[in-house]
Parts: sequence; C-alpha cells; structure tokens
Amino acid sequence: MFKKVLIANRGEIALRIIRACKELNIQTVAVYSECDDLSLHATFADEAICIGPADSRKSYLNIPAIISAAELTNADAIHPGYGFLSESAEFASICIDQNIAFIGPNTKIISTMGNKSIAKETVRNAGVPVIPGSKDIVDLENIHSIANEIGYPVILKASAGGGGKGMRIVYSQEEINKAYEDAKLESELSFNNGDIYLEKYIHKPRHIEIQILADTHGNIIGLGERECTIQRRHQKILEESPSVAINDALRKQMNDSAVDVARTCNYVGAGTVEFLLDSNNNYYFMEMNTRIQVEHPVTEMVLGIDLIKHQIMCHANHKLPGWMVNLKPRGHAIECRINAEDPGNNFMPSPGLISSFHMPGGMNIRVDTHVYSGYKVPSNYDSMIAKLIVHGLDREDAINKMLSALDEFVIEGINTIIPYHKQILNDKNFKTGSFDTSFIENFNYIIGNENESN
Ligand code: MV4
Repeated sequence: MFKKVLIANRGEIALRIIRACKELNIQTVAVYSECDDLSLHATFADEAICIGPADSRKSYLNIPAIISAAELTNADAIHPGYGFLSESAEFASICIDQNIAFIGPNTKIISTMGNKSIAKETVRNAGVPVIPGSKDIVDLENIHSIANEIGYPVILKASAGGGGKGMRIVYSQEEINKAYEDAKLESELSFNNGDIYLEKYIHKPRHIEIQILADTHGNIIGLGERECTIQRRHQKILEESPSVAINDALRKQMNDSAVDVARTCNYVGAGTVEFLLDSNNNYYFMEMNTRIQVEHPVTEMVLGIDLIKHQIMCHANHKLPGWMVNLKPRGHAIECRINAEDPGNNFMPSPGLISSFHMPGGMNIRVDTHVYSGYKVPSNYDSMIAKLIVHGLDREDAINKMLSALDEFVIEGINTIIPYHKQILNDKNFKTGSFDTSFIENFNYIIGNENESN
C-alpha cells in the first residue's frame, strides 16, 4: 500500500480523499493556494504545503509546484481528485517519470478518452453502441456529405471538449458552415484545439452513466448507473441512483457495455462511462471520464461501498474483492450540489463570508463539504461549496428526505441554490420521473416560492 498520498486538489473532494486515506492508514499531504489556507483540507491533512497564489493556473494547475511538494514530503502517490489536473495526460506522465504513482489510469488511456472523437471510434470497434456520426473529425470539404448521410438534425462537438463547449446543433444544410466555423473558433479558444466531429442529434435524451472499477489483475466491475439528466448549461446539479428510466435488463446491458469499454482500453482504477438514452430506450456511448466524479456518492450510498478507497487500492495493485461482482443497489440515493450562486439572479456566483452554517443531520443524510461557519468562499474557483446526499427506501422516500434535509440546511451570508433544489424536488414531472435533458431549460423557478409545488 502507499505510505503517503499527496492530494492535488481543494474543496470537498480533497477532504473526501483525506478521509479515505486516513481509514487506509495512509499519510496525507494537502496542497493549498494562498486563499485556501483556512480550508478544511489544509487543516485535516497530516501535512500541508502552499503551492502558490489564488489563481489556479499558478497553484492547483501548477505542475512543477505540485511535483516539488510531493518530492519535498516524500509522497509516493498523487490523487488528482476531479477537475484541475485529473485528466491531464501530461501531469500523469510527469508523475510516473518522477517515480510517483498517479491515482488514475495511464497516460495512453487518458489521451484516448480525452479525445472524444478517438474515444468514440475505439469504443465502436469494441462493439459498444455509439451515437451515429462521423468516424473522424470533419472539415468544410466533407461536412455536407457526412451530415446528409447521417441526416439532419446533427450536432457538432469539439474533439477536445466535453461539457457543451464548442457544441452546436444544426437543423439544416444552410446553417452548417457557420455553425462549423463558430464551433471551431470556440473550441480553439477553449481547448487550443479546433477539431470538430459530427453526430446525429438525439432529441430529448437522458444522460445515464455507469461507474466502473478495474484492478491491475484484469478484473473490471460495472457498479450500476447514475441518472444525471438534470443539468443546467451542461453542469449537473442533481444526480440520483437508480434511474427510473431503465429496467434490470437494460441496466445489465449498459453495465456490460461499460465493462466492454473499460476492457478494450485495459482500464485501471475508477472510471465512468457516459451514455445517452433516447426516447425509444436505445443507449449510446457518449464519452468516458477517467477520474472519480463529483456525483460518486450516490453510487456509494446505494451500494454501501467506499469508491475512493477501492480506487486507491486498485492503483496499489490490490485485487478487487470477489463479493463486489454480486453487489445489488439497495434503496434510492439523491445528491444535490449546493452551489454558492443566486438562482434568483441568473445563477450569479455568490462568494463571500458564510456568517452562519448549520448542516442537516439524521439517518442516511450525508454532507460532503470543506466549509464551515466563518469560512470565506473565494471567488477564484468553482461555486460548489457542498454536496448533500440522502439515501431512502425508495425514490419517494429519498425525495422527502432530501426536502426535509434541505429545509434544515442553514447557510447565511451568501446565496445558494438550496431554494432552487426544493422547487425541482416539488416539480410534478420530476416527482414522476418524466424528464429529459430539456427539463431545466423549461423549468420555471419562482423566487420565494420554494415550498410550493408547481
Ligand atoms: C448530445 C445531445 C443530443 N444528441 N449529443 C453533450 C455534452 C453534454 N453536456 C450535453 N451533451 C449533449 N449531447 C447528441 N448526439 C444532447 C446533449 C445535451 C444534454 C445531455 C445531457 C444532459 C443535458 C443536456 C442538455 C443539452 C444537451
């Protein structure tokens, strides 16, 4: 097992990883920026090193500073968390060169899955259903013939992208050249890479992803789905498991497909295979995330296992336990992301001092957070300040438990999206499970009306 792990991240996930390490008797090193010195991850790690100023390019994305901190403290592994350097093939390769284990898959897997067009082609060759589309990137020469072959509407996506940047929906031949130029420019500005590929546009799909774990002995296990359809501007805000949209037969097929994806690239560690599910219950591979994800707790709650502990053990060459293949989801889990944003003012970020903070408690209620009363939310980072996860007997029980826990959650001094979550959970279509990716666009938030049903 590793003796000392450096956590190259901040916020709730850094704290989450520190807890997993403590339970495994692994020493921990936190790195923090100048504005994060009072954050709980820096407090609760065995050692903490300042790696630079608030600007993440100079701290949490500063590879030389992080590697120096690992060398100075004799860390034998680095956990990158999510975001920041978690899917940087360059960072993973530098860790390996410095003889520091990278708690993530190898450089080749990160690069393959990081290029969404290459990832799709790799997965298609493994016999997993992928969204119909171009085999490769497109240009102005071939885009018309490929789009006509697939049939409109089509969607243009950035090869280096993921998460909506550089994405354009195109309804007719007349719009495609301009959409291509726009997508390419946006992609170049965002990712330094203007490669664009093309897909059939799936009308009102659901986003369902499968968690997998893979050890270094060839064992790969599919750990069920998370329903992630409730997104605002391509940011997930509420996730749940199981999904109401799939039955046991489809669940097994999607799990098997996710394992096939992992097998075809000799995957190691924790990963997530994202699928779109269309209104006829056809599922298609969209992309694979080669990191632990924000929403991993909903899987942990329905399965009763610690994904980060198992992720770390996989990279320390432990075998996945035999019982893991027989795990069945129990009950229903929901996660609400608590963002410091004002839902009454176009989700404007709301940094500042938390003057009062009281977390909900009780049976099967979990709060993952790095903040506390008196903490100042910096304006330099992502606005997520906490995750509230509940586990209920069934979906209705979990929704009621979440509503009650949100009611108990007191955060004063800044705005949060807690009232927005309450209205979602009271929405008729949310309650019946009849929603698709257009849910949030069509959702009408009423300021000050969080306890009324719509
Ligand atoms: C799509 C799609 C329809 N057809 N691809 C990809 C990135 C993700 N954030 C949004 N993506 C979509 N890709 C095809 N071929 C629709 C979406 C989409 C979406 C997907 C999941 C959850 C919310 C969404 C909101 C708008 C569009």
